[in-house]
Amino acid sequence: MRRFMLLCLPVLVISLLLSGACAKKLPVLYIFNWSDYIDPELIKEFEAAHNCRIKYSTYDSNENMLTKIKSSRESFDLVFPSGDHVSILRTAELLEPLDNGKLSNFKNLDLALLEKAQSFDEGNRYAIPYFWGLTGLMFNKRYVPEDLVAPRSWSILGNKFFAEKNKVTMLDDAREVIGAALVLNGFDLNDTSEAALKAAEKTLQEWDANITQFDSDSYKNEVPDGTTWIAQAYNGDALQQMADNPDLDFFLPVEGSSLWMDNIVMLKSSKNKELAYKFIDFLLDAENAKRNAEYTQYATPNKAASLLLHEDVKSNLLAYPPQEYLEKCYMINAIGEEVKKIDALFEAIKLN
Ligand code: N2P
Repeated sequence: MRRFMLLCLPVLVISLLLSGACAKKLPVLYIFNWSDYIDPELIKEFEAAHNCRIKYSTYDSNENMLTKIKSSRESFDLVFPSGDHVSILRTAELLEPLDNGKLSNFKNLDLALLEKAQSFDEGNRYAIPYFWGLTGLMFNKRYVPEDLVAPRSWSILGNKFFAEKNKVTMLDDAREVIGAALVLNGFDLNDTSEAALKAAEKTLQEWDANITQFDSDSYKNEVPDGTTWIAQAYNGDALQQMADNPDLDFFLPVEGSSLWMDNIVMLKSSKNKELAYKFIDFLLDAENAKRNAEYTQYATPNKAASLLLHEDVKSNLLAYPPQEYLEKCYMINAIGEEVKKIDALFEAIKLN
């Protein structure tokens, strides 16, 4: 038996080495996306269909994504920035112009939304719309009394009910946090005038007395488990949690909110552009985009996919609000150097 093992060992070692070498040869696609923003089954299916590996990393804010892209040696093929950050990445000359002719499923995209995307990507040259959404407030009904949430207003964040309780969080996102305070005060979320920022600052100081942390990920577990009672939240992330927890609820504040579109972009430094095109086209396929939208609960800009959506998904007003609500919302625009004022205000509030 021992002799048999000794004889077999070299064979085993060689075959292990060989299989390792083969695995190494598989092409690898590096993807950098927001957390909880894709149906993981789609990744597996793409790997199997294209005999490749996907190295998938996630981020929780545009700012963190940008820092990582600029500072890390690791290079990504595809990234999923919001509209304002498409402009920022393009100005920094980090983006590859896309040849939409290589995307047989490009035709599935909603023309009206492609038109909207031109506000941050003129001529739809660099960005493929991925999902769009709104930001609101997610809460746990076990702890937040209904009469408190009944006005459905951003102002609940400053309510004395939460004083000293450490139960309120907001996103770690300067544009969203300052934006909510601007909208509550009747300003455009892109307004950086002195009057607008002064009003926002006053509101934020009131809110800050209740806020425990600015974090874009932990609320997804902490509102369900009661560590947090109410949190500023991206609508799809909230809907994902609400799906199997009747204690949770979410509302889009009456004053209006932020409206954003996240996109697929290819980095100029991508080392596997052909495979990257294939992955974009795979995500644009109507059936795949439908599955992705139903999994993530975000609104799809893929018209062909939206026709296939389950009735409950399509009629969910928290994901697809009526036009009159959308009119009260503001797209987060790239505002150039003016963003520094918003960042400075956010940092000051965080340090408080
Ligand atoms: C996904 C959050 C994406 C929305 N977790 C932010 N634009």
